[in-house]
Amino acid sequence: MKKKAIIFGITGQDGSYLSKFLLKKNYIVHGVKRRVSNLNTERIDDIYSEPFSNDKNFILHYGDLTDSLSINHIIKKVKPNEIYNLAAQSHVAVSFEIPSYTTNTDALGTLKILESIKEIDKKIKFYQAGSSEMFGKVVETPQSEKTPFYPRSPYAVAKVYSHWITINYRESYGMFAANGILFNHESPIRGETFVTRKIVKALCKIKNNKQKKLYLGNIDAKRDWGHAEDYVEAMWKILQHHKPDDFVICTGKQYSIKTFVNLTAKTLKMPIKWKGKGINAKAFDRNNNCIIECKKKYFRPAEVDSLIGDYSKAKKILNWKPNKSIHDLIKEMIDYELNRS
Ligand code: NAP
Ligand code: G4F
Repeated sequence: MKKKAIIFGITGQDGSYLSKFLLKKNYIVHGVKRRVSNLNTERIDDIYSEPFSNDKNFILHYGDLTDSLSINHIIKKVKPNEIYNLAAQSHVAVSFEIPSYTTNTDALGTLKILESIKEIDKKIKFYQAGSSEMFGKVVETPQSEKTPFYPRSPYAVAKVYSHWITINYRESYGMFAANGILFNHESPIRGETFVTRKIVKALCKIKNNKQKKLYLGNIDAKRDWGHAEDYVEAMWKILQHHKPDDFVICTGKQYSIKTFVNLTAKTLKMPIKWKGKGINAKAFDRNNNCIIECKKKYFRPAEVDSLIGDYSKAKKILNWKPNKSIHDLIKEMIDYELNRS
């Protein structure tokens, strides 16, 4: 019998990569999408054709993490073996503007799924999409499963709730409920307002004379960036392990936003020169035109300055490691962007 999985957040970056991964593993994939006024299935439209699937093994349902009735109804109807909760208001900066909605979706949404599993069938395995943002103002470097959390945004606080409620349901009711603590992971289909996609997209346009300037926020922040394709494999491995547990998934390498800009410009063969620091930093092209500036509106009320993870537990127990480097990632993102324009 084919295994059945429900993915909440099917229309997002990870939902798309995970669907393709599970379909290749012969799963029947049920995706949950929200009703929106414009089509939002661009990232999964290609799944309806070979080599991925047909409409018998890839099925979409309307639902919303703020609506427990829809969650309960879908889980009852599908009776899945595995549930992946990838749905979230996932933008950290936006979470400062809509903290209540972010909490409702990113914290209470997780609780709603766990409650439904508890009531419907405790044998359903549950994956929760945790985040390195939970480490926030880090208390140790690198960050591992043992590092205490210090969340710095409404988003991160909501994710800490979800992390602990997942552990609580595991310990209280014997459920297979596991957390991934994933560091930043990107791809050509990353949301356009996250910094990597924003940089790649803008520099490609600037190179082709279709845009004059890119405005950024804090370019001194540092992140541990991986590729989404590698990270969805880790999600699946977490649910195949013989016991539910929590795992840090990362690359163990760290770059600043400024370095990400430099690497992208170098790959595009666009020499740039920086002048000034912090909010006054500006980048100039070979003709001395200013092509990058920083703007206060892109700075956050509280910043996460530096994240770098330690994935030794995942390597030892799950035999997982990242395959793609930051250079592979940037090249793939640039190729995709240039082919679109
Ligand atoms: P994403 O591209 O922003 O996708 C989020 C998904 O959640 C979308 O399908 C979105 O639907 C859906 N969603 C939002 N609010 C919802 C609601 N109220 N009810 C149902 N669905 C809702 O995020 P991602 O990068 O794929 O990340 C997947 C998960 O991993 C998220 O939980 C994120 O917080 C977490 N995470 C991501 C990273 C990373 O670096 N990418 C790192 C750590 C953790 P629409 O398309 O309709 O908006
Ligand atoms: O790309 P970002 O918006 O990602 P952030 O905040 O690290 O969050 C992402 O990764 C988390 C995992 O750690 C996920 F949980 C979360 O869902 C999301 O996927 O920003 C990265 C850094 C920040 O320090 C930000 O201040 O880039 C800095 N930055 C500088 N200029 C900018 C910009 N970020 C954005 N989005 N836009 C800018 O113009």
